[in-house]
Amino acid sequence: MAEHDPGERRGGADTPRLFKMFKDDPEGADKRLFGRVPYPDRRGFLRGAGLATMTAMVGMAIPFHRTMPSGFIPMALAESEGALEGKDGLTVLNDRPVNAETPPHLLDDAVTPTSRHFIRNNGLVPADRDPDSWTLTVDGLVDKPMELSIGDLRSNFEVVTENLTIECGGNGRSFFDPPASGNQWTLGAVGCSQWTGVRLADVLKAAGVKDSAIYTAHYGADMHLSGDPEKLPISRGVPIEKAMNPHNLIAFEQNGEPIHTMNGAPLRLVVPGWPGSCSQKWLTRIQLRDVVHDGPKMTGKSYRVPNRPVAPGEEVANEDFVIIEAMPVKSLITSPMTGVETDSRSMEVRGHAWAGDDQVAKMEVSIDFGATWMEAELDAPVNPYAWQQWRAQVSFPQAGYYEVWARATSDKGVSQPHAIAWNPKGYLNNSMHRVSVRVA
Ligand SMILES: Nc1nc2c(c(=O)[nH]1)N[C@H]1C(S)=C(S)[C@@H](COP(=O)(O)O)O[C@H]1N2
Ligand SMILES: [Mo]
Repeated sequence: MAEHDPGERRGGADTPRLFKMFKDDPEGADKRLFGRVPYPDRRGFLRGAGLATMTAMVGMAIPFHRTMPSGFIPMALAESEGALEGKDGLTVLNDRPVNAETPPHLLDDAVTPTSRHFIRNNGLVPADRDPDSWTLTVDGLVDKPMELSIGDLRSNFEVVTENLTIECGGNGRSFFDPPASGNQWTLGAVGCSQWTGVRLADVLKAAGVKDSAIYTAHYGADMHLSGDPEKLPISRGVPIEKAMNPHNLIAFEQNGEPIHTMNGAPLRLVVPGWPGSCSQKWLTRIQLRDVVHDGPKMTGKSYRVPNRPVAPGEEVANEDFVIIEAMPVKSLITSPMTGVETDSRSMEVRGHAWAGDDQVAKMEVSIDFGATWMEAELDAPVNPYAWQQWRAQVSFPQAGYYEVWARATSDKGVSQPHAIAWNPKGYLNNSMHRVSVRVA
């Protein structure tokens, strides 16, 4: 099999470990990656459930499956090819784990099409995503621990559909100076798809939340990059007060269809208004705890910011970091696309605005580098936590180079800043979006 071994060729730092895992324990590796029952036949070729899972993962039939060995990592997986199947125009920042954002001009729709919803993975997508056998466990500090199928969720609870904004806490990180390590998101780690599911609060109420419960812990089926089944890529939670917000969904549909694989199929949480990391994908378990959850990416400096303004580059001790809760007020210009050249003196500028747990109350644009602002027309959200559409007709007085700036203000009177509030991990960049326009 040596000539098939592409391990040297490509991939992130962890790819060699994945290959090592297959070399050391091919059957165990199969089991971990391709689900619970791999079924190799006596000669070691893949068949049955293992083959079905692998076929699903590569997205099409494997004509030579009879000679495809078990304990063998398909190139498609090693290269994360096919990961962006059903996605359109996304910019890939990283392929292992898959991280891809959407250029702002492709986010022009009020409802983000599934093909344009960004992807932020911390681990490896679970192979076994069968909606019929999927179960969600609700346990911890509840009166009645429950194990629910997706069918149970649909039939025992009210099914609701809402447009909900999900933004990664690190969106905008690439603009930090000095730079912050992590995915170098520019503007497009945000989207507002239409999600269908049941209210998290209804499910928790049915389980009976004990008085001692103060925090949720969310678990998903994705695998740690190392392939170590004992490790979790990410497990975050929210205070019980946020968990009970009626707009959090345990979702099984995205834009009226099954959720995209990369966006958490077949079941995910959507906890809008807070960092995207609260919205566990491939959701398998919600546990209620009497302590602030301490799963991977809950502790240390993950999804935390200093408890005070700090100077760019300043060292901050771990104990001075606080967990990020609501995301800040922000907006995006989705048209025109930056760099546009036009010979028209008049142009519609438009986009979306959102404000964490709040609503956007005012939207303004400037074409003179912020010297003067004009108010844009701003729509109400179709439901709480949906981003809001805005538009303004701007007139350029003469030919030349312009920048269009956009600034949202929340109903709490908080506006987007000109400059980034620097923090060590590069979170919460809500500085104003600027696009360049050349008028001929
Ligand atoms: N199980 C699981 N859930 C997860 C993640 C993950 O890596 N694994 N990433 C989180 C982060 S950091 C973000 S920003 C959102 C992104 O959701 P999306 O990929 O559907 O856009 O999912 C969150 N849920
Ligand atoms: Mo994120």
